[in-house]
Amino acid sequence: MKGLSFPSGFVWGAATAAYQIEGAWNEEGKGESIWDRFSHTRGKVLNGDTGDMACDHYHRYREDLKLLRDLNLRAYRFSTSWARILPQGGAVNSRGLDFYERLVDTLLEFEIEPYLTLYHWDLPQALQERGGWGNRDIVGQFADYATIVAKRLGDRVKNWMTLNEPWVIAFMGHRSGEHAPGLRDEKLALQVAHHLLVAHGAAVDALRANTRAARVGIVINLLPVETLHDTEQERALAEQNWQSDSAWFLDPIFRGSYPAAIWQAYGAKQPRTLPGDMAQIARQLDFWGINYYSRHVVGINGRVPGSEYTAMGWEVNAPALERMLVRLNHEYQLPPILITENGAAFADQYADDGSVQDPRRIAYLYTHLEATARAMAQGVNVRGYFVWSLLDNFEWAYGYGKRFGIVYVDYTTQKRVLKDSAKWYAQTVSENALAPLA
Ligand code: IFM
Repeated sequence: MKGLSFPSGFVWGAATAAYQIEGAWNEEGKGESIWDRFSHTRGKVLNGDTGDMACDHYHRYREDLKLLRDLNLRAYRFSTSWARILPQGGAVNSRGLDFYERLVDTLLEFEIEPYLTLYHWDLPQALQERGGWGNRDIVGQFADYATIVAKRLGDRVKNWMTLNEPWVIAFMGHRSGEHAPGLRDEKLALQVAHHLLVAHGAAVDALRANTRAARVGIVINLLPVETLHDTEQERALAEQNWQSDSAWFLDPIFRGSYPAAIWQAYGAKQPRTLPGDMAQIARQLDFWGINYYSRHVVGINGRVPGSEYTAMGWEVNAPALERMLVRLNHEYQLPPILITENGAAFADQYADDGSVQDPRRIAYLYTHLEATARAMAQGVNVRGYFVWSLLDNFEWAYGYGKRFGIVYVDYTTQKRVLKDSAKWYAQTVSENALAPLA
């Protein structure tokens, strides 16, 4: 019997990011990125792990793209490494562009649609030394980078995303310091967030000017904030958290203004803006991406009683995704939505018989796809879904300790093994309907 089905033409894919899988950190002219510098700095990443080798995807990309094809996936979301293409932020490294050209051509050969993200966190270190995202010059630098990639690949890549998760870049990179470049300055983080948004808008223009029929979007990570006891006080706190984290990015992009109350509350920390910035940020998009993993619950310190948690310590809660999608649809005039990341890390084990059984990941994907379908039935325009991630990979400050892949990677041999979830996902994709849980 067929499970819940999806509209024909629904886009099924898997996602990755350059630094998390490529390796080849200093090969063929690649420059140092802020994540190379950060992971090479003692104490920044668990166990001293680095992306130097990662999944060696730079050399094994064809084998990895074959996996996509074997799993019936017709879409692949990946990112280009800015430092591979512009090692010092200025002159172009054509060998870097050649790699992405080989990647895109292989995808097309396998009839897989490329979904290209320009920035998934690996800024050239040389630009960081000039102030990075804190320096207004980054807006022009990012637009130039977008132009260079668009000129080389714009005849073949139709779907473009400017930034991945600006909240994480700004606040984990510049306020908590858990991510590269490891800074701890809230005023700077707010300025970075503003520059990211303006740079996004400038890149939208650059992509449209240098491609034929590009569809352009941005990817936002969203964490709905809910209450434990539904008191008035909790509801107010939850709303304040949502406004300062999520609406801080959604409002400029979809309304052309920052949330007024939060802007006021920042006082002297408010970012410097220039005339025209808000219009630049609010460029009409062809789609936008949501990365959803979990929710935040106010009214409790620690875990929600009765809830399941992943290896990241994130609560599993699919209904919160449905509620959030419906809310967004009521509150904003939105372009079509792609779920550009969704998935879970668990402590997967490689069994003697060669299988990797991950029933909890299958259940996670099942319930989140079900939640997505329910939201769609209420009028939310979701056009596609990308599982995070194709491969186990470098999970930033957690290194290789957290496995998000539907494909297991043995990091000593670089062997890839399909987890049960990959097989379940392939069946779901080929039927365009949720495959049953075992
Ligand atoms: O691995 C990350 C990815 O790079 C961005 N979104 C969240 C994932 C899981 O933490």
